[in-house]
Amino acid sequence: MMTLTVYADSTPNPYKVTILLESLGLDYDLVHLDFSKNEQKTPEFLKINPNGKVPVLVDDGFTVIESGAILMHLAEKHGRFLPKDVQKKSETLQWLMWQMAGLGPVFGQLLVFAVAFGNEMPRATKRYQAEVLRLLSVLNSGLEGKDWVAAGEHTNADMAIWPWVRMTERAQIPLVDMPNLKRWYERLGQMDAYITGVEILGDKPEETRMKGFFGATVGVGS
Ligand SMILES: N[C@@H](CCC(=O)N[C@@H](CS)C(=O)NCC(=O)O)C(=O)O
Repeated sequence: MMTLTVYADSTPNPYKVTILLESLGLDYDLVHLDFSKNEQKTPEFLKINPNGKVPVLVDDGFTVIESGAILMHLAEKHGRFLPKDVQKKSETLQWLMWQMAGLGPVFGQLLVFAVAFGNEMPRATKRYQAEVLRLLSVLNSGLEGKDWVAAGEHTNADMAIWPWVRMTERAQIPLVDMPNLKRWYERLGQMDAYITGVEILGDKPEETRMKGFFGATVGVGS
């Protein structure tokens, strides 16, 4: 029997994978690692992912690290959410890369400088805040008159980007000036796969949510 195991914590990158697995209607096992206990850096887990981060997918004994690569692996294997048409596929990958190299890392740094470092370096905080806002407004423009981020259909690009747009709620970044983005974000948030993909990993309680993240990423507060 084929088995799928996802290593995750309740954070944006793992949500991408659970949203895709729910969209594909696949059964999977979850191994929930607790960042506040540094479980993603134990010798046992580093054997699975030497990079010590989640998500990780183990697909019938084959290990895939990096959320973008996991989305591509599952989409190609199951023939869904990554179009076959060369240009549509390219469009999807362009936005997937945009998220992986841009929105995710920059948003992560904003949280580090704004919250973990208590805004001790306002110029650094401002730089990341401005870049997050710029990236979100690029996405807002890209969604003008469109239901989906890429290729005119529901793809992995939507699934990769949505959990990071969800972080605007945590970071108290209002989307009022970005109506296309707000409409897309709220619509996807009502889809079963997005609801279950988040719920299955849960949300940490407010007081420990950031503590676990910062302890893991910058060694603060743990
Ligand atoms: N580029 C990686 C980033 C993974 C990543 O940063 N994961 C975070 C959670 S969203 C993590 O595992 N942090 C724990 C740590 O850095 O120790 C991916 O997209 O999979």
